[in-house]
Amino acid sequence: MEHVTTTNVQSADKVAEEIIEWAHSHGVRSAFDRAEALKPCPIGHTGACCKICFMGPCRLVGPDAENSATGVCGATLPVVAARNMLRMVAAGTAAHSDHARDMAFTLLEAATGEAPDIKIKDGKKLNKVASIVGVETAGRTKEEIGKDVALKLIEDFGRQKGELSYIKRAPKKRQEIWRKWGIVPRGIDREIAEAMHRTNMGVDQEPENLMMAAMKVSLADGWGGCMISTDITDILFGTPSPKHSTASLGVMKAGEVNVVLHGHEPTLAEMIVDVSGEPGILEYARSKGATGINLVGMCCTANEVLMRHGIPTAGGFLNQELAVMTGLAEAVVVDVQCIMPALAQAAKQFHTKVITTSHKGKMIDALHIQYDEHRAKEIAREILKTACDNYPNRTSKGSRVTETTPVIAGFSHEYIEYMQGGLYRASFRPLNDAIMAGRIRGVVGLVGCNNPRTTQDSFHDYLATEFIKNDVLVVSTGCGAAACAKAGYMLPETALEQAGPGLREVCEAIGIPPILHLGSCVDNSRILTIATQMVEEGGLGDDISDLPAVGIAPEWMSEKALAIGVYFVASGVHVIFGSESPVSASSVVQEIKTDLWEKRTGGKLQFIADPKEIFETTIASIDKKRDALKLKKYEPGKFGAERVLLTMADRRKLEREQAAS
Ligand code: MSK
Repeated sequence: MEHVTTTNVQSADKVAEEIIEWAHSHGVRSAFDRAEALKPCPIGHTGACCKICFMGPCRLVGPDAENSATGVCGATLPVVAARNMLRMVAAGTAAHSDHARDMAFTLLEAATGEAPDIKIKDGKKLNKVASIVGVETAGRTKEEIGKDVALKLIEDFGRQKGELSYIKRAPKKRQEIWRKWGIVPRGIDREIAEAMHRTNMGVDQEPENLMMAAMKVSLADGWGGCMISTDITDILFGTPSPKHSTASLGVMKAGEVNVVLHGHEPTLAEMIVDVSGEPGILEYARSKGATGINLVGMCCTANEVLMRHGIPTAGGFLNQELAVMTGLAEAVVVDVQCIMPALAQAAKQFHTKVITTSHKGKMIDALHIQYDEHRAKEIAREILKTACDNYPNRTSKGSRVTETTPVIAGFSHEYIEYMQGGLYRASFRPLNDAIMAGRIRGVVGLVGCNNPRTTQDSFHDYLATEFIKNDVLVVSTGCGAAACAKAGYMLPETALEQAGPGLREVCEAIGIPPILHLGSCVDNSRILTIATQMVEEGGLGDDISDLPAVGIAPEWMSEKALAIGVYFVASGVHVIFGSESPVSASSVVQEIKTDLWEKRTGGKLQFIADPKEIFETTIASIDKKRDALKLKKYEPGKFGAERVLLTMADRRKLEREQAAS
């Protein structure tokens, strides 16, 4: 699909831009307009506002504020900025991890039969997780194992002493770094509670100590909440493998009941997918004049159902109001996280019903249908019938966009490993070899949100193009993955035309696009797993910090993105966020998150507003890591020796031979 590259537009997604223009000509406002009208507070934006007690809020501004300004209590600017940072990371960790807790209890209820509509789908993954957390599998049923795995993982939330179960999944050297600096999380809830306590008025007043606490709580997110959530979702609903689908707001269908699945927790969405093909439900839709039911995803729920069922994605966070403005959405079903309060107000101008489903996330002017896993499918049917009932209310109002982009999504780390060696020789060897030989220059995680302060998708698109042109393999999650999907980068044929010669050769041999859709926000944990497996495979150092890899969130907006960024830094990765730093008011805190963090963990967190500079800094970082590993100097089209890559056909032949023997 053609993408808009000029900067006088609000979205680089041509279909989204068409709807924005329609909205402007019809007097309908969205986040794009609100962002223009409402400039960020320049004090809060830089981390210089303290509102943790009611002597303030205190604004630490003025000449030489870093050294002279204090709040009423005497808190200095570095203390205020560091506390703000820690609170943001703790909040992001809480969001991912509360999602993970719900998944753990869902596994428990599925295993004990209390949630009869939910079954354990992936026994292989269950056994793998069981072996990690020390649950016996021999001679036991899936349900018996599932119950014990759920109970073990639930312990990770409330553990008061010791270490999180998954800490031992990291490379040995990384674990030692964490222990040396005292940042191994004990229990997820304990670290979040302690972060809130430390940042309460009059507790932790040392910026360095506060920032190390940010690392600790973030690790409870990455190697705790996110990883637990990814694992349990795979166990319950299946480990993703590549699926063909489509992306963009054009995925709505004119003659069908369109239901947008929006939010983060995949359980209810899975139930809706399950029942949407039932004859009774389809008959109900027809009785209302529609030809069928069309499910489409939004935000991270989209990523979950795209990867497991090939349900089309309408896009990321900033597309939610635009989906309503198509005039074609009978219902937007939401649960938690990244749901704009403006959504219900946008819906009031059309016939769309916004249906909230979690007691944690209610909304004025929305219809609430509480999800209950004990009668999951019954509720899913009720939601679909409510959407069908709304079909006759559709009017001609709306921007009827139709253009879509094909996409292949669903690259779990298990599948990436399989692709590189088949069933019997699955490994990361080919990827490591290709990096060592200079065919692939390095790896970038291009992830995170959209933010209307940046032309939607423009940074994602620019960076994706430049990286693949320069032989950098890109893995993507969250709304970044939606951006790449809409831009056509997740279709091998399209994307490989733009890829550099080495990357192209590797991708063609293995049969993958140069940008891999790895899933939702919590699935950033898959990137941690891949990085660990690359280290364990050998040849690229003995720690994640040795890998020629960089993490980038160019259009971030959420506290969750910040938590993800910090857990990658704590895991040894150079991380770059777009925009200005949220702690830019304090040079002390700025230096901690780069220099001190790098000295202690090998990772650092930078904020760079200019996308070209993000690209150049990333490439320099990758090349520096290559030099440190004494790898062949990267030169486009000139490769060193490496093992022969097996094509899909070779691999299938080998598998047949191995199976026969
Ligand atoms: S949905 S956290 S806007 S990636 Fe996971 Fe997208 Fe960012 Fe929400």
